[in-house]
Amino acid sequence: MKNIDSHSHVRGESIYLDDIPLVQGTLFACVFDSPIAHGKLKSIDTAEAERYEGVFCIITAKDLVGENQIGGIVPDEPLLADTDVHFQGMPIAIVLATCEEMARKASKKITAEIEPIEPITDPRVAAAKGDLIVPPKKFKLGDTEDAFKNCEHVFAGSTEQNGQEHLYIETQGAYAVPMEGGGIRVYSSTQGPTAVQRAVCRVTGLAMHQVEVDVQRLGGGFGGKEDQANPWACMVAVATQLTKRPVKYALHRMEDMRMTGKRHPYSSDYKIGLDADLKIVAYEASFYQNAGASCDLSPPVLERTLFHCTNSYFVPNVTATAYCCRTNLPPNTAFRGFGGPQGMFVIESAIAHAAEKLGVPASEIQRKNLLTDGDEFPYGQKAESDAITSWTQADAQYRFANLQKEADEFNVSSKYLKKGVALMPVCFGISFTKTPMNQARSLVHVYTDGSVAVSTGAVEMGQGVNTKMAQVAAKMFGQPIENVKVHTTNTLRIANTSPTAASAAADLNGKATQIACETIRDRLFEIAKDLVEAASVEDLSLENGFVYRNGEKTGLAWQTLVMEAHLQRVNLSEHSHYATAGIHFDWSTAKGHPFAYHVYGTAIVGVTVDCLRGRYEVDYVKCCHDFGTSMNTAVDNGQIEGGIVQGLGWVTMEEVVYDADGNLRSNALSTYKVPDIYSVPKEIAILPLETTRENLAIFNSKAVGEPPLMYGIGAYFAIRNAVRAFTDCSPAFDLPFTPEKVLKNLYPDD
Ligand code: MTE
Ligand code: LUZ
Ligand code: MOS
Repeated sequence: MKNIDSHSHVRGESIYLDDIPLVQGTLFACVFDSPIAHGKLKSIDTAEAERYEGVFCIITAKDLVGENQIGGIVPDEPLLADTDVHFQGMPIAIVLATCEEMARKASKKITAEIEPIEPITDPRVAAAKGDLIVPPKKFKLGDTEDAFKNCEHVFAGSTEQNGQEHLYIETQGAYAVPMEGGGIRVYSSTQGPTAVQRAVCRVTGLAMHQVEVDVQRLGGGFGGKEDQANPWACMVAVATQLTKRPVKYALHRMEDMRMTGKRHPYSSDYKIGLDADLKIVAYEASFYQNAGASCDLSPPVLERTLFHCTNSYFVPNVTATAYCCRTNLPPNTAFRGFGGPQGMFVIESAIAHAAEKLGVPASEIQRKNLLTDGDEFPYGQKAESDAITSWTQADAQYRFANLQKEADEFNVSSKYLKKGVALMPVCFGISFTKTPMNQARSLVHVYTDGSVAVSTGAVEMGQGVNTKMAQVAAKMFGQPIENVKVHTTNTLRIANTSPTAASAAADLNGKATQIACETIRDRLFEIAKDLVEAASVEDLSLENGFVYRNGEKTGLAWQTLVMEAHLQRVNLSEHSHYATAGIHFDWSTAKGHPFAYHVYGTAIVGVTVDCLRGRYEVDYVKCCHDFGTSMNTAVDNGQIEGGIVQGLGWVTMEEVVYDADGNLRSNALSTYKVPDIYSVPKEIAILPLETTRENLAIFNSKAVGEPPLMYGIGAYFAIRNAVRAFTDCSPAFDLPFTPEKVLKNLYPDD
């Protein structure tokens, strides 16, 4: 089953925000944003811009009808700066003009008088000053203080991790159209239509029933549009409210890179204690999260760092503390993995550190400490673990020892090219860690011609969720996929949605769709029972466009049944709700059962480092991955490949650079390097984990969106091993491991 969008994608016919036909009278917005990272905003001079050709008007904070506030968790984020600016790129004023180019040019004519204040860019400096956005968070299992005393080996160190630009191909944007009675329809490139609706209501003062948000699809989100699609939608909505005109804003790439937050950089400390048998007995970690200037989603991201701080390992004594540090960078935000990768990198570093000092392969420590069934995570949930199964099956398929031997033999005979190998197990929890978010709704209509329309709260952003929703309905009704149409994500059809995030969209919305289809099907079976003279509805099924009785095809076609049901005045529509059962979490004890299930996997990563130049290539990433039972192999393998490449981009080449003044230096694609076709692994092998376990996923098909990203982390450790094969050094656990840093480690004395 191929992705239902592939045909229109390759022909360029798929509709993105920028393809929506414009309503006559549309104005174009452009933001004037703060040129400096921190200061008191004294005055704004818009006079010259106002006189600029084509300019309709300019909006500043004082013009807002509603609240100048878009902070969802902590109210610390004005839509437009009023009294002070706290990051470079913070929106100050919105120019509206009759064409895009004029809006952009006019915005450059605005000036602001800002009295500079010294910016903070380092999370540890913020923490030392006590500038935390929320109080520190802590996970505790057992007693680390006691346990360290009895450890044979104890190692401590620190790690640095960089941010990551989302680089969705479609930049942020929104288009607002005035509706009757002061209402507004907003088209938004957002993962969270309801989040946009709420934010728009706050800044306009409108009630939610007056604001419609519609999303066709995104050209990528990767978490960057979970919360940060809101400002642009708010701006165009505010502009529409004030001018009664349609208003559009689609950001230029450099505006997007400058004004939006990224993956959170972290600075962390670890201490790991092992017994003589290399079992990890105790682990302590402190995470300093660089949250940026306002809260955004930083606290839940920080929480997921704690949830994944022991990755796939069982550690009986854990103390992990996490600090949400306010700095003068753009507010950092969700990014595939949502803090999980940051947590995992630290324990993998601790293990690599121990392995190096003890002279054993890291894989030996990794293997000895994998979770087994019933092991307790630091947050209280008991593991149903496939960590060992995925390791064993990967080893059987790929032969870890042989791959290591190949690299070792190569290294003996090669002076300047060195190979490195590393293993990367992954265990990722599926569910929003905030339990109430784990709910979804689906609206299914069967029309009298037999065609089926599905609307859910899920947003298509390239991950193939619409294909999966269509598959659910097609399967439930025994229909070909062509007979099912998945419509836009729209707050009038589906209310109060959770964002499409946490890899959970297919599960939550798929289950809701399944329930809706089941309900309609049961009604149809009541009609069909008499028509095909079945003894019971239990005997009926829908397959290949016909009603089947006891597994045998009857003459009753789907279309006929649907029309007959309609004539008998049976409801052919259903709106269904699904909420994940059995999950809970209590932050007062920091214990619970937050995840519906975990996704497990093991990857082996091989690299070759050019030890004259510091350059490297990823030779292979081979993984055994827990799909449960994939409902779409093409889509799911695509998610694995994309996730891996995005993950290794983060740990190797992607370098978000802010200078000490908080100015983004890597502000364009000429200065920010992402993996291209030449830097993707030469081989990606995917072996589905064989398992018979039941799970809470849709059709047993486990969530796949985020977990594979973390296989990419293995690339850092593989490069590190190759570097150590060239020279006796101990590279810092400092991401990204760019060729420059590799070179410096290869020649530490030069
Ligand atoms: N794949 C593509 N092509 N584009 C994206 O933006 N986002 C990722 C992942 N895969 C993304 C993607 C992220 S961050 C998440 S949380 C999941 O998809 C969300 O979709 P799902 O819940 O349907 O897996
Ligand atoms: N978003 C969110 C997420 O709001 N809560 C989560 O737990 C989460 N996890 C992964 C990605 N996005
Ligand atoms: Mo993904 S970071 O949950 O949008």
